[in-house]
Order: sequence, then C-alpha cells, then structure tokens
Amino acid sequence: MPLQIIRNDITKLTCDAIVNAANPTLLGGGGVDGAIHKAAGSGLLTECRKLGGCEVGQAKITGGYKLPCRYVIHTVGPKWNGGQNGERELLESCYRESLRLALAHGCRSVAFPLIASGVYGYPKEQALKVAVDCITGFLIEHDMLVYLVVFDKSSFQIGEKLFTDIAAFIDDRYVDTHSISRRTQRDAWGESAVLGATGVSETDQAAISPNVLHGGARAQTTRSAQTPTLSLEDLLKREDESFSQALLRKIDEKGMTDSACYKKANVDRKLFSKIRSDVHYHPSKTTAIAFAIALELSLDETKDLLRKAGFALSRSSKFDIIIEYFIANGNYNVFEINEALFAFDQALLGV
Ligand code: AR6
Repeated sequence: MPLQIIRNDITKLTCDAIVNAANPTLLGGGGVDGAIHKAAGSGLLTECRKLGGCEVGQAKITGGYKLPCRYVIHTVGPKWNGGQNGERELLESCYRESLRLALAHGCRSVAFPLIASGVYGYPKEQALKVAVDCITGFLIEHDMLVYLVVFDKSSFQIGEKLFTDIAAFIDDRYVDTHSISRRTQRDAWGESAVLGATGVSETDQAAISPNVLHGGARAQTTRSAQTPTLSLEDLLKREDESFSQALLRKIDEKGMTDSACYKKANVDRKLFSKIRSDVHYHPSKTTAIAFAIALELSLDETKDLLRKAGFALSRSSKFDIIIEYFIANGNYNVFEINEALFAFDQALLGV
C-alpha cells in the first residue's frame, strides 16, 4: 500500500527518510522538531547550522544520525492565519518539495508528520486532507511507500456529521443482525452464518441442504425440503472464476488501466503484479475490498468479488458495515473510507 496512515512516533520509524516540521531557522524547536533533534543527537543540529535556514513551503535534507532513517527532510509549514493567506498552497508546497527531495535522494520510503498541524495551528482535519491529496497526487506518477504519521487520535477525526451518520448506520445494521440471528434461531438450520466466509454464493447456500453439510445424518426441515438440493460434489465441480480473473475482467469492463485501478485502490504495484500473475492468488480481505472500492462496484458486485477471495461482508462486523455504508452512499474515496475506519478503530483498507 503506497500510502499508509499510521499512528506512531515518527522518530521510531525505520524508513529511508522522515520529514521534520521545522521552523525557518532549522535550529530545532518544540513538537515533532524537538523530538527529532533529541532522538538524532547533536550531529543533526551541527549539520542544520550549515544550511542557512529554510523558507516557508521549502525543504532541505540532512543525514539521520542516531535515528533509524538515512535522511531527515526539514520543511517549514505555514502558520495558520485564518486560511485566506495562502496557507494551503504553502502547505502543498511543503509536501511537494519534500517528496521531490526524497525522490532525488533515491528514497523508497518516507514518513511525514502532519506538517503545520501543531504549534502552527493548521486545523488538523484540513491538514490531513492536504497531506493525503498531495501524497496521492505524487504517487500517481512515482513509486514510493509514504507513511503519514498521526501522533494523536484527534489528528485524524472525520467530520462530526459523517461520524454520526456512520454510527447510526452501524446501529441500524446491528439491529438487523440481531433480528437475523433471532430468525436463525427459529429456523431449524442456521448454517448460512458459517458458510458466509467460505466462498459459497448466497444462492448456493440456499440450495445446500443440511444433509449435505452433516453427511446426511440430520433430518431435512420443511424449509430445506422446499429448496432444490445441490450435492457437495456438484458444488465442487462448479469451477468458479478466481479472484484474480474476476478482478482483471472487471478492470477491463470498467475501461480502467491496471495502474489506475491499483493506484486508486492504494495497492502496491508489486502486490498487483503478484495477483495478476497468480491466478489462484488469495488477497487479504482489506485488499479485496480496496479493489472493489477502486472499481466502484455495487454492493452485490462487491460481495461477489469478495466471495471469490473466500470472504463475505458480515453485519456483525463494524468494519464490514462501514464499507457497506460508503458503497451505499456511492462514496468510493479510499482515503475517506480509511479515515472513517480509523475513527471507528478498525483496520484500514489496502494494508
Ligand atoms: N511523531 C509524529 N508526530 C508528532 C510527533 C512525533 N514524535 N510529535 C508531534 N507530532 P508540530 P508544526 C505531531 O507542532 O505545527 C516546532 O517548534 C503533532 O501532533 O511539531 O508544523 C518547530 O520548530 C502535530 O500533529 O509542527 C516550529 O517552530 C504535528 O506533529 C513549529 O513547531 C505537527 O506539529 C512547527 O509547527
């Protein structure tokens, strides 16, 4: 996954370069700047003294010293002054210039803090959006692994309305789940929950009798007696399209290029090549969903693609319900989805 949003202390990350949210003197300060100088040791300050400072929106590079990274890229964010004073353009320039330096120094992995969002007062939600937009724009043209490091949870808050909407959606679905489980209890056979994750389609589930599942030892109920029965052997003979084949077919049907698809899914090119060359490749559930989102599949199409990878969307999982929420609302922005997943303490897509 080329862009990963993680919660961590940036000074602890092992990667080619970390970015410092510095001030124009480049001589250290508080916040992440102070933490980086402290962890790097005095060698960093000695090198910084020779740089002659740095203008807002620009970036300069030094060694990493005692840090577990080769380089530190120092950039100076804008001080927030109401938002109408070129703050956004300057912040964009910080990301652009830092990434340009990273590329010029052959870095394959870079970690950014949320520049300007602390002492300089840039509102965190907007700072996050600028960061994500700039980094994803850069990653369309270049191969690099970029970490966006959020230190405290409040840096990564989705809008209140979105949060409330999703929370209500989850509540509704949980009600549904409970009524489903009550229905299931009333039914004499409740295997669909078990089958949900096996890759057998819902139509197939309806067609499988409890006899097949239990070696014929169990008596058929009225319900199963009414549905056509498929033997396990029949099911196994039914050679299904694999996840990889389905994915490539869908990409063609949508008229997308491979790279547009894996980039939109925020999936690493190497991983995509593996999926492409191995017809039986089994992606993780989050990767499979990331592709469904990139392809802007409907809910049914998403479930179908997931099934081919052996997964299902369940209403007893918050993660799954959040995905369902975004698909139902036609919002296929993987980063917005990840922000929401993060807000609800769920795993992120594409990882
Ligand atoms: N790892 C990751 N993120 C961190 C860490 C850390 N160890 N520590 C803080 N943050 P700030 P600015 C987050 O204030 O707003 C300095 O004094 C923090 O939660 O470090 O660009 C400089 O010398 C926030 O979201 O940088 C300048 O004078 C983000 O890093 C001035 O502050 C940036 O907060 C620069 O202000």
